[in-house]
Amino acid sequence: MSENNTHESAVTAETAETDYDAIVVGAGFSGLYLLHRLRDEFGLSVKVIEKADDVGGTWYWNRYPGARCDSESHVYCYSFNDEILEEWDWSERYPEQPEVLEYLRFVADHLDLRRDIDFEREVTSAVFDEAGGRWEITTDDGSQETARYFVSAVGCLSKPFIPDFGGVDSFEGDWYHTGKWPHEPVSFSGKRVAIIGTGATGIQVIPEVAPEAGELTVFQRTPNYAVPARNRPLDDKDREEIKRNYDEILEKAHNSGFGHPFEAAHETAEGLSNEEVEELLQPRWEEGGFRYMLTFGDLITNPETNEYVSDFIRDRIRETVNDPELGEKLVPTDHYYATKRPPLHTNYYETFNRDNVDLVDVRETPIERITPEGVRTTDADYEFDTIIYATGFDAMTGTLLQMDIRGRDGLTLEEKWSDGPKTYLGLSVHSFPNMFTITGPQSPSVLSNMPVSIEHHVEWVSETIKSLVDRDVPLIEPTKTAEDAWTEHNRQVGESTLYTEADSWYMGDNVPGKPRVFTPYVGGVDVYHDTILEAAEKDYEGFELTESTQDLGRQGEQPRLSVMEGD
Ligand code: FAD
Ligand code: N01
Repeated sequence: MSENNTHESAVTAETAETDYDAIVVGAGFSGLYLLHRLRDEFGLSVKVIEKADDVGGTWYWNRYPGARCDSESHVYCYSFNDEILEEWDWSERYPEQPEVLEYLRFVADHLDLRRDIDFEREVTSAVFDEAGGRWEITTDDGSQETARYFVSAVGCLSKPFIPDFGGVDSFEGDWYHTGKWPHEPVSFSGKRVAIIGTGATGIQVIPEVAPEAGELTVFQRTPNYAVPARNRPLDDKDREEIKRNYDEILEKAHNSGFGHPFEAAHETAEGLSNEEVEELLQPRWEEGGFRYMLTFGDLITNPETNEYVSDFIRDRIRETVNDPELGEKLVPTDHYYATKRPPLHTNYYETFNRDNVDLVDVRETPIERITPEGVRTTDADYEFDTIIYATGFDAMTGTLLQMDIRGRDGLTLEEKWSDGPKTYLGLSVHSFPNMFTITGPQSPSVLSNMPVSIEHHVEWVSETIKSLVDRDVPLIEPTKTAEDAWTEHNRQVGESTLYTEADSWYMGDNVPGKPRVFTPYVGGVDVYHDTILEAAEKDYEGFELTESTQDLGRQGEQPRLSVMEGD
């Protein structure tokens, strides 16, 4: 063997280890299913890179007391595998964080996924090499791998956000963000605890911490509309009933507007009397959960309907909180119900009847800074042993943009999205060929029961990749025309609703400097799913497909196999 040949085979061996058909970032619901589809169903080489030391995503990181799902357990799961559906038993209507995490571990083991996941590695950059038509992925340990396809499964709510209060690190007690909760138990026993934030997370953590803490002070900026979850244990009879009807239940969820197996019970509250509306709301309130939100189909488009539904919740808050002045502080008046993510609760409002719980309205007296001893507002200095930041996430785009993603001509995704996300179908971005985003901006994602949307995306992306590989089509990229049209459609649908009137993370409002754009697609899971399937059926309408690998070296003049919509 000549020296040259030896060198060549060494390079080939090296390349074989570091070059893949697809690199997937993230091992939550999305990344796990992607790995299974691409590897086990389609025989492709796949590497999943995950910064945590285990699978689970959201359910790995959010271990705060009270962390629990508010989708119902029997539909907050994968539907693609009958064995998994049959073998796994949920214990409650809404599973707690450890149970969802255990479920995802069970799936990973059942499908033997771990062997192709690199844990404790964070993707720091993904750069598209135009000459070779491959993505170069670099991780925090400095190593690099390449792949034909780069798929982000990094999640919509995975970059914790702490407002720039100033002094956060100076605090001498213990402090935690709920989205990065320690694995060891945290004791609040007898302690003076602050919780900042009353979103879905704050509303779950507050009732859990209050009974244990010596004193709990809640810092609230915007009162929220929390609806009773009405959680309960499931027994064998419930589970048998669910499993007997699983096909029908899942079919309903996958063909619904929100990915839940129920739709709005009534069209509108408009024109009805107070009494008539209450009669329709009451049974849904008793059922609890998102069934209440889906009492009327025009909740988020019709202010009249929304006002009825909001008022009903306001009255329940006033009824529950003993101190009328405090009750009034907990009543939301500045936004319509469900235009910020609607939380479910168990004993949230009741918790404010406890003697050891206090509320600070930070609209009246804003937080000035965190001090070594606690929290300083414009009105007072509060001393604490522990501060819990339930202040949410740099949602939808934050985790994606944390990676330095560069497409054609070195264009960064951050530059491309400086005025807000622009995508085609919430799945792909012009100038970023062979890149896909699972539950990306401008797809239904967070406006749905997410496993349903995740399955739709994973199936679409994996089938697309498989089809391109089979046809020896090396590049797929959405046209600018298609991207502009989808972005405009997204904007129009968003603006036809009440969502855009509220300050919310859906609009990017929670993170200073973020462009104010309604980010998820609100046209409905069913409508959206039909749209992406139709684009694929029409030989990837709105995308350009490059003809052959031989043409990849000719940068700047990529020949096209099919141009469905020109730029
Ligand atoms: P994630 O679960 O967020 O997983 C993304 C993974 O990517 C993470 O493990 C992260 O570590 C990894 N990652 C990110 N960046 C990098 C990088 N650069 N390098 C390497 N790894 C990286 N949805 C519902 O539908 N119903 C619910 O009831 C519900 N409850 C929720 C409760 C909480 C507390 C939160 C925060 C979210 C909830 N969600 C709920 C939304 C939830 O995020 C989704 O349902 C789902 O878990 C998302 O899965 P995913 O795999 O897409 O993303
Ligand atoms: O975060 P959030 P979250 N000063 O952004 C307040 C999912 N989730 O972690 O409303 C003072 O909603 C902020 O106030 P305001 C779900 O999709 C699901 O609670 O902006 N306060 C708000 O009260 C959810 O929507 C589940 O005025 C400040 C809070 O912090 C998403 O995750 C459970 C502030 C942040 O609320 C995020 O929820 C939990 C400041 N400077 C989470 N900045 C379930 O499904 C922010 N706040 C059960």
